[in-house]
Amino acid sequence: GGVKAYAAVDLGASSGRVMVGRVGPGSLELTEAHRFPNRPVRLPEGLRWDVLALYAGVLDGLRAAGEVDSVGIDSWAVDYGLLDADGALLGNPVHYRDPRTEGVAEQVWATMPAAELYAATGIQYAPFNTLYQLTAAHSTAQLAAAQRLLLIPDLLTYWLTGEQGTELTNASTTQLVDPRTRDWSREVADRLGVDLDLFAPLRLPGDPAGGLRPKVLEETGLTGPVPVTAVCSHDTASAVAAVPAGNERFAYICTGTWSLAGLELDAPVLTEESRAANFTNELGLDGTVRHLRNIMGLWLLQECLRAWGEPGLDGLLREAAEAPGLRSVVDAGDAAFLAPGRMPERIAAACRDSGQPVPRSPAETTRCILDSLALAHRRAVREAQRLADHPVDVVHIVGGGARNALLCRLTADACGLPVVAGPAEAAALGNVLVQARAHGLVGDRAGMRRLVARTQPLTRYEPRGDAAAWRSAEARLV
Ligand code: ADP
Ligand code: LRH
Repeated sequence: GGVKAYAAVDLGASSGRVMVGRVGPGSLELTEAHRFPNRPVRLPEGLRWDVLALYAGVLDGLRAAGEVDSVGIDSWAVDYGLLDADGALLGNPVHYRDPRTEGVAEQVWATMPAAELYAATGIQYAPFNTLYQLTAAHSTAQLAAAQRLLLIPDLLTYWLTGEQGTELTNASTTQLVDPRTRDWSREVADRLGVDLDLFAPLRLPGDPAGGLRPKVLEETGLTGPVPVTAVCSHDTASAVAAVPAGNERFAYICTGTWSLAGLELDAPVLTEESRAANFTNELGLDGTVRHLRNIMGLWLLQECLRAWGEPGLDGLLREAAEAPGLRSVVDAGDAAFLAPGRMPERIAAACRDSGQPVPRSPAETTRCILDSLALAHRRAVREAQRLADHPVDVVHIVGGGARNALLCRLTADACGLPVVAGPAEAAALGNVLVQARAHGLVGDRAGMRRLVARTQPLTRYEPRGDAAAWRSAEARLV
């Protein structure tokens, strides 16, 4: 008795899923109702998200989920759809890997220097921040026709409910929010000519976000009313909310398409040193800040697999585990790896250019990628502790990469710290838990984390071996 069911829609850059979380007193169970690929499409005008296919996947997922007490949506950050005056979508949302933002940041910084922008927003430089995307779109017919901008999870929420809002954790990734006031930065918007009226009013995780429209109920076969609840709509914010940490002395690495590695803090770190180290300050649940660095993540491997014709991952990882370690490493933080295409060649070139052996097989390339990710994890975890003056005893790995035992083991070795791996579906769990909390079922953030730790399978990796080997690999990159 007293068990409630919550549907978590979690859209990652590589796949979307609709998960059902069943939450009762002291219990939490997550099952997958539906998973679907997220395949971007290259049009003559550029790289676009197939947002209609994603919406269809969400509807299929809700049908498969069956009766639930509420629905929440999270997705990757920064991207958005534009609506015309009738509320209809204007074109397909642009993919953050589209090259339209090349060279745009320099234009922006001519008006508002990077240091001032960081002091005002705490957001690291990434070419795809919404602010730079909007600058790139500045004189387009589409933006001229737009009356409203909805971030991806807010767009899907709008289609499900008919109601518009801008969820705060994801809004912070636009680089238009002040992390101290947790409200729009009028200063940044005014200086850079962004019309804040494009955005719907802010809402917070836990706020009601409407109910499924009658037509949506009809299409999904659900019996209404089904409320939609705002969650941490930025997938990384949801994932960190579900990190099963027992106290504050932890670092996290959210490993999926990206690796997001850093700390949960009470306040942003807006120092020049933090900016120079390219650490961001994104908003999280309950006034928390994620002080983290973006690392290219398993994207490097996904793109290699695509180039190799999708061989099985399990076999490749087994071979990579046998391959010699730390033979060659690349800088997994380098934006040179952002664009799609020819990834094995680009990794080979990076090894050659830094005077290291070029990997000769898919297994060796895979080992190079995982060594490089572990090394980037080490650097981020160490630098975050120093920049924020916040020591840690343990590294939590969540997201799809928590299923990659080799990556978890290498990360423990590289960081010289124990790694606790899991849950792999942390974003969906964080999504579920914020809904459950909004409906009075779970306690505070610490209570949510205890519930995850008690109910979800976790794997612990103790650091082994050779700190000197990781130090010398690090020296090869600087
Ligand atoms: P995103 O949310 O960015 O789409 P995910 O968190 O779903 O990404 O993680 C996807 C990645 O997780 C895959 O690219 C793959 O590298 C890794 N992964 C998923 N399942 C496994 C598995 N069984 N073994 C090893 N790695 C896995
Ligand atoms: C991970 C993520 C990450 C952002 C990137 C665009 O899915 O949301 O936090 O930096 O996508």
